[in-house]
Amino acid sequence: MKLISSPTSPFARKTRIVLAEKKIDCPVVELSPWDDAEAVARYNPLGKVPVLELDDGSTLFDSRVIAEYLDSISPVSRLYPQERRALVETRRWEALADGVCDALVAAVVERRRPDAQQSAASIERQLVKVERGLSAMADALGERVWCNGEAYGIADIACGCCLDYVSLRLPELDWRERHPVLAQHADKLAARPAFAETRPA
Ligand code: GSH
Repeated sequence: MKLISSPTSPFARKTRIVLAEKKIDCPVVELSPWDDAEAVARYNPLGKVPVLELDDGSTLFDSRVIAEYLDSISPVSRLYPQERRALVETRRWEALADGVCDALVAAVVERRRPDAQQSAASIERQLVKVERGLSAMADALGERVWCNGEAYGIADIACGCCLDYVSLRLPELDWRERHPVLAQHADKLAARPAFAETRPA
């Protein structure tokens, strides 16, 4: 088994954190979907990271599928709740945090185009999604200890990767001041070795 990852992808980081939390030994191959698009497309027709290549040569994508698969192959540190309703809440968290990352990736890609080709309206449209998504995350977290209430799990991993990615790509956004519950949660997650070891530079 090997994981195709890239250093700054928040989605790939989720899967690296899952590997670390579950103490699964798996080589990580770094490939940039932007600079090595063809190489990534050999693993994933969508040309995106992360991808998990299994020992039989088959591949799994995207990050949610990989995370659930990894959770299923080891009983160490279960990251998904068993109970159906709690599972739905967990998946909602992951959709929300990943959705903020999707919007931010789209804004970053647009900002990297030559000035004359950039659409300020497209960037703004994505940044509004980021702002709204962060507010929704803060409301959903409220006074809870962990995102889905009682236990640390994939919702916290998605939330933490999302917040760190916002800090990486939009350092000017004062989300920590506006959403102190999220800042507190991000700090708590950052103290976990799995987060510290995978922090994007
Ligand atoms: N829903 C996917 C997941 O959860 O894995 C999103 C993956 C994704 O968008 N990855 C980005 C990528 O590889 C890197 S952050 N983009 C390349 C492209 O869109 O061509």
